[in-house]
Amino acid sequence: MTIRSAEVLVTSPGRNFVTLRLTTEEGVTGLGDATLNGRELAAASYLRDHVAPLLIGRDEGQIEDTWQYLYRGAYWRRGPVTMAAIAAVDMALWDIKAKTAGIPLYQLLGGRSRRGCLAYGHASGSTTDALFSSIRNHLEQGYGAIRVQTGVPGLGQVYGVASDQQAGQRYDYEPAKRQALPAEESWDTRAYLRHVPTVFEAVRAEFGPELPLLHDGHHRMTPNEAAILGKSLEPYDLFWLEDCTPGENQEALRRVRSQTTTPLAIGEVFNSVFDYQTLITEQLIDYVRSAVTHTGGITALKKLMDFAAIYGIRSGFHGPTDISPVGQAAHLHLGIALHNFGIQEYMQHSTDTLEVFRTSYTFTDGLLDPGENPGLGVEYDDNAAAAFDYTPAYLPVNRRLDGTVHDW
Ligand code: CS2
Ligand code: MG
Repeated sequence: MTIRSAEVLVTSPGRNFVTLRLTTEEGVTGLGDATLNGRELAAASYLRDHVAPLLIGRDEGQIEDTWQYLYRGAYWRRGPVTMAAIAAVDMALWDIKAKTAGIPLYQLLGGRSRRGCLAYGHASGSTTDALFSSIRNHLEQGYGAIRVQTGVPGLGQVYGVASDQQAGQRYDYEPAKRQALPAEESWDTRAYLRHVPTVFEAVRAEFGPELPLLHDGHHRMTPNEAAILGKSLEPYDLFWLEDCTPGENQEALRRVRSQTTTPLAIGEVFNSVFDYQTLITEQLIDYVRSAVTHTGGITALKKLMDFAAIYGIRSGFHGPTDISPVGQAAHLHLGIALHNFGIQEYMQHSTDTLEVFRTSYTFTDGLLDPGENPGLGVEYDDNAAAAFDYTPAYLPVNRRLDGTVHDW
């Protein structure tokens, strides 16, 4: 059996998505997610211009060989564009293999290891009151773990925090705004470090000690600043502190790790197992934040998690709404099967997105389940997709109060 066609599908039901659809000579289709938020067309071109022509006529069953062929064969390894493209091919091939076998993908990955995947949602608000109502709203939806982000006094709009106008509505926290230039936000780390512990103190006082709470630092701190924050959050027993330092420097986390017992998670901007080598072997982190979409697919993420398992490190796959429902389904098939599953980020896609991507995964009593449909369990609706043209959109840029560009 061989691959007959490789189509790159770009659609924008509320936000942009890049999807690869492979079809075999027998007519079996497989889907893969290659969405790279704010840089979508680069991944689409890599796939369309450089990868799709290599796939026609290949044996769709040879997943590992195809992965190595695309990774080693390109000579130019790693990087978000390359790895998102390889990821899409890999997901689509696993989808086809499981559909051909007539079983849900998780069965090929070792079968169920648990009843469901614990999910965390994003609560936020520019004030404590708005934050509390957002937390209550998530608890009513059944979430059993909550990420907490708030505004910082003296700063305006902060990335990942719903504005006052958005309070109470469904909010895509990474708006990747549809405009010609990125939005600019302002930042003050000292004000942030003073404010965040007071927020967690208030949340614990209101919601009690049991609720697992998470926080995302968005790579904005130096190692010493991150150590200060980690220490100051210890009384509030976080599930994790995410992305406290910039992703490029693995050694930075030695300083943080030696200073605080707050659990650490990192990796949503990483592309390969090599980005984790020091972090995993020195046990500098507790959770792997990679997305299947940005790490080269199911094949690569499974290997990464098996490596992490040796060191007692668990998964916390990146699942914001810029990971398409195809990528999210892949996370759930992996998550239900892995022994070292930790938690799954789950923000919920918009109604428009779910018209294009018809999913079969479920969210019940705080647990996600990949469902029993063969393959990944996601169908792509071409008619629905045709109503949503690609629209350029950018993630924001962050500047310190003196105008210097800062990480966000
Ligand atoms: C975030 C993401 O979900 C998270 O933890 O850090 O929202 C991230 O900013 C976006 O996915 C960027 O595309
Ligand atoms: Mg994050």
